[in-house]
Amino acid sequence: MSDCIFCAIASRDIHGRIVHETEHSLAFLDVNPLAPGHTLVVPKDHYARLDDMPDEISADLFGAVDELVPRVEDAVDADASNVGINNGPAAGQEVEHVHVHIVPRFEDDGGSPIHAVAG
Ligand code: DGP
Repeated sequence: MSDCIFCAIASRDIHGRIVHETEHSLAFLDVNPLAPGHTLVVPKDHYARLDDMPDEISADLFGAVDELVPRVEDAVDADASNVGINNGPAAGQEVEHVHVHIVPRFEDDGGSPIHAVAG
């Protein structure tokens, strides 16, 4: 989609700090991180919501998330992570291109799961 920022990152029209790529998915660092290592995982093609994605794209996306979670945690020496999706504007989705947040968490960091996923 022409005015979508995550499409522009996926097509390399604008710069993203890309950390991982699969056939259908891309992972890059969040420009406004809630914690060091905050990573977004997106389908390369434009889908606004989770249920817009075909099964093959969904499987690729969540496979990438599964692989990335321990790698992101290791990279910043985190104790855990929040992994979540804001699915629709009423749930806090600001960029209308599906994205999974991986937010590293640290013992006693004072955050909360809802706050972390809301972005
Ligand atoms: P959400 O509220 O779930 O739609 O989260 C959108 C996230 O996207 C938010 O954490 C900030 C991030 N974001 C917005 N614009 C850009 C951008 O241009 N580049 C990167 N890397 N992240 C962005």
